[in-house]
Amino acid sequence: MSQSIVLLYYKRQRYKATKNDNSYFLGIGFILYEIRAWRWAMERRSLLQIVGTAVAGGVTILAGCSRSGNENGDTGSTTDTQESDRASNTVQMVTEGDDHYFDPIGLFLESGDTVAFKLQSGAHSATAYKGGNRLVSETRFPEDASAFTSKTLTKQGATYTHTFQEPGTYDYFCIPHKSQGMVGRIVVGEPGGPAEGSMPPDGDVPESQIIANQGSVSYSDFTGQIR
Ligand SMILES: [Cu+2]
Repeated sequence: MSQSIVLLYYKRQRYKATKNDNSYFLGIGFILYEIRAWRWAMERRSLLQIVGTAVAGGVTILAGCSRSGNENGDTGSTTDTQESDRASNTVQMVTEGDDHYFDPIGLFLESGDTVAFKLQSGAHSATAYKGGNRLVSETRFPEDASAFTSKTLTKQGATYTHTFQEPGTYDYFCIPHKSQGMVGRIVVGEPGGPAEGSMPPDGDVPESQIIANQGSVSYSDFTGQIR
């Protein structure tokens, strides 16, 4: 508003000046206009700076969000379909009465194999004993292996897949049934890493060498229960 008024004033003064003898350009009107023009320019520049900073900040925040989505180096994925049945290695996640378990509870893999954790009944997660995951107090994963967690699956038939690269011993658990001892072990290539020499804090799993020898240890074989 005041900008257009002053601009009109300037144009009028300039018109008068050019119509007469150009003395306007040495007069007070010209100086006033130049001062105001300079202040508008400063204000506009400040505004542009604020907008520019906000845009740059927004980009930084967005970049941060996309990074945090992968902070555990998680290479797994969750699906509601049965497409992961194609995976050669499937671990069922089961609730039977008061019993909650992974089956097989022990599984041997070669490096690069993919496992599908499949919800057969109940609500379960497959979660690595690896720092960064919720509820984990000790790491029982090979040092360079990426942590994973399926979160809690609730839909029957839902699967979570993870590909195992680093050789060694991988212990994992179920978040909802951790205190009830729902744990499992996967051995890739050969036993090794911080999981060796002790059992998980929440329950027992087969010895790694037995898993390596047999290829797979079912829950019923391990517990001696008939299923
Ligand atoms: Cu569970």
